[in-house]
Amino acid sequence: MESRLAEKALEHFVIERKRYEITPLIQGYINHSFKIADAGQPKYLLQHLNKNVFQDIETLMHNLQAILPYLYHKDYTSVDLMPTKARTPLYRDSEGEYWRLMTYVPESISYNTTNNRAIAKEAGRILGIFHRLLKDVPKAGLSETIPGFHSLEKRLTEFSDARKNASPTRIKKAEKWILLAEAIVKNIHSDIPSDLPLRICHNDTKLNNFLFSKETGKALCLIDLDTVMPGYFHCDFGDALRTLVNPSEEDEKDVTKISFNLSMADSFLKGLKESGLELTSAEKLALSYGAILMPFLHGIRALTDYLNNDLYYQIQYPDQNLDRSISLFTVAQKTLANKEELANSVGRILGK
Ligand code: GN1
Ligand code: MG
Repeated sequence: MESRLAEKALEHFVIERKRYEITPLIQGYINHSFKIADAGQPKYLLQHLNKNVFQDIETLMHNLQAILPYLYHKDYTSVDLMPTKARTPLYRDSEGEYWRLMTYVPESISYNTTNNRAIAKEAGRILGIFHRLLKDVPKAGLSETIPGFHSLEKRLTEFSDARKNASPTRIKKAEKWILLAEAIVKNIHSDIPSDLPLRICHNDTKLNNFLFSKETGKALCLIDLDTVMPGYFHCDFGDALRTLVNPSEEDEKDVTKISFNLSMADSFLKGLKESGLELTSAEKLALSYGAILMPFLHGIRALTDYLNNDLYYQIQYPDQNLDRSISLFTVAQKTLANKEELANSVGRILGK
């Protein structure tokens, strides 16, 4: 059904008319995405935007268009936004739904998980380059598209509201993880420096949003730019790190498979160093906090959504949100237990 709508939407964009193969992608919890291929070669990514999550699509597109020109650089592979025949960046269908078409990076690959240190290092390097390039974007031109996206306070309030309204069955099933969340939150607050600079951040830097060259293994770029907005570097750092130090999937049920691998963190930091990105001392101090905060934030968001009967994320099976929260809390806990080692690595590799 959706593929049919995708096919119709595709007709409204300025691209060569061909018989494209349209394949829905299951990755991603928010938008519906389709790979558009020509004779087996992926050419474009067509996306049906989630209006429930992205309530201010105009600002989202404004942010995206503001940053894309800055990402043209010899060390970075840019993606292009394809215009519609009406010369707009989005196509709005008769149901009021929004569609967007972007170029597909040829010969690229992404990974959900890894235990390869070269991948971790490359991820750090390209994240650093992304931030270096975006440093020149006038910050005043970009606004928050999802207010408080990485705010712990906001996520805890949403969690507490969800607990009040949840069904007794779901509360019972989630009981152990609610207690775990409460235990972690007590330890999460550390002395976060107050003078952190606001940067333009990606805000969804999990490993599968990094593209690598199939041929050379080099990191090429970051994709999924819908959450690009002002934020703090430690969030981009922590969100990527959570997917590098732990070799299992985000919804891994068997928590014994979840680990904190410090050598992966070291490699990621070495890549960041190599990128030449300059961080302030306050930003460096906040990195280990970000590494604990981000898995916890995603865990609490997943648990909240579970208690809300799965309203936000597009789940693949009934208890996926609960499984995600369990796994993400475990990553947060393991990172907490390694906080000092991580802070030492930051100091040794990035300097003070
Ligand atoms: C969502 O749809 P996707 O996978 O790009 C979410 C991220 C979470 C992620 C779970 C706008 O992103 O914050 O990290 O799920 N994006 C939004 O890994 O809520
Ligand atoms: Mg995303």
